[in-house]
Amino acid sequence: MDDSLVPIAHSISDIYSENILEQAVRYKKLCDQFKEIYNEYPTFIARAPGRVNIIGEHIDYCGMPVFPMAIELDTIIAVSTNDSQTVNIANAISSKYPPISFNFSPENIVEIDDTVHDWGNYFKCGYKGSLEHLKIDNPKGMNCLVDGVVPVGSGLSSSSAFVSCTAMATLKANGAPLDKKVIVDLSVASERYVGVNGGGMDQTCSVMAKKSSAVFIEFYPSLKTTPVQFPKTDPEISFVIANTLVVSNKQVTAPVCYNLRVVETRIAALIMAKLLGIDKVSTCQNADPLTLKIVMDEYSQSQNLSDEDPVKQWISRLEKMLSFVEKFFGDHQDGHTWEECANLLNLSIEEMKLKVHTDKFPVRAEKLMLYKRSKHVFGETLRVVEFRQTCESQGSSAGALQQLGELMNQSQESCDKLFDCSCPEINELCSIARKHGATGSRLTGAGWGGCTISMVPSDKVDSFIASLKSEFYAKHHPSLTEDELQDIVFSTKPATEQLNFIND
Ligand code: NG1
Ligand code: MG
Repeated sequence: MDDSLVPIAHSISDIYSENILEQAVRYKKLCDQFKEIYNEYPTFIARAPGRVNIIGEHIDYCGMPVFPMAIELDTIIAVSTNDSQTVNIANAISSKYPPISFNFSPENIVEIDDTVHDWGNYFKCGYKGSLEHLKIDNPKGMNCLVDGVVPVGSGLSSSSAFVSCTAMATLKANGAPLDKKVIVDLSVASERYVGVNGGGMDQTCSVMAKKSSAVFIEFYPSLKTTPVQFPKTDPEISFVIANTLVVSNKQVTAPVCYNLRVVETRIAALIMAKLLGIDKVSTCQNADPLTLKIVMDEYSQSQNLSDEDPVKQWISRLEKMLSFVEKFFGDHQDGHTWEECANLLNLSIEEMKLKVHTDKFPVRAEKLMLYKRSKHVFGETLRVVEFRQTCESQGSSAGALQQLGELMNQSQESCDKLFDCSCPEINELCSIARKHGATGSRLTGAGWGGCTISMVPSDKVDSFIASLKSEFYAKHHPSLTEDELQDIVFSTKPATEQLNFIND
């Protein structure tokens, strides 16, 4: 099969043969619900999974590699098409997500109001991005029914699963091929319409993930994904996801949290480039922002810092950059003012702000934490590289569980102390997790709430989950039922790959 295209199942029996019986039952239920709403059956169902990030947090938008895996929880959209140019979107949970409709507009395709937090916005992102890509002015009308089971606002990327799934649905509805790279690129760019200047990890993982493996994603100089298997240890490695139930709405907090972090790392990149004499500073402007990865690569090339062994090359380059972080920012560990940053760049504050796009994604901060943020970025990248190497080289060694877990713990420490994206509930869950058998435990996704991920030997999973329930959930959320807790704390494994069902 052509690996660049999204795999498609043509019948329910294909889905059975994929061994996802439960999924087939769900598809059938969705088709029946679709018939009730639209008085016809859908012609296809698009699917995109959520993801959990194992390691590599807040570094994708710096151009650095990350290590997530797709999970079984997903978003599916049933679709039929017509010639009306009207789009109707209903949700399987209509009480929570009321139906919406809009008409295609030749001027701007569809209006997205990023000041309101509306579930339909994510659909509009994927729709708009797809039609911008297709450059057509007579798109098909679509009747859609969405069923998303990735928990919202929890760091498992419900948003990107929805955007990527919509992109596939819209491309398919308009007869375009489902090219994975195209879907990733347009989903990454269009999810930013909701006001978050996000990186590309989630959409890439959702679309490119392979069966039973995590995926090492490189972004720069070009997008590259490498499936990586976890070592076959005895006991086996399992992952447990536990939701803190602190809902972090990235869109609302963006100016002081997510988008601010993007700006801090970009200003750090501009200053490092300037102090290292890298002339990309003047060329990187609007479309291609200067990232810490570009600075590292440019510097290494200028110094002929090359090594045959790619892992050694990563490590020596990253260590070099960490030494520059100390040298350039070490005397301002409590942050730089905007003015200090602009002075270092010989720019006015306004000129500097334009280079980091605060006109499109406004931020608020007294000081910019260049030291702490850039130290996190290079340190976290080192851990991603070591994590991958440990997976690939340690085979079945019993020490792998400890080594990988230790890297996850260090990542959590860095997210908490240097990147300031943890929160008390995450810290508490992680320490309970470590006390009860997790070799590693950390936040996953953007943080400030949401989920933790813990690496647990498989023979301890049941007792581990029981301990989290009694020590964390019974204390903070005593009214939760056993049934409700099943969706809040659960074990997971790398999911089946992205699969579309076409009824023709
Ligand atoms: P979540 O957890 O889905 O909000 C976000 C970004 C990622 C990445 C992580 C932090 C989007 C769509 N996703 O994920 O790109 O930066 O935070 O590692 O913005
Ligand atoms: Mg998200």
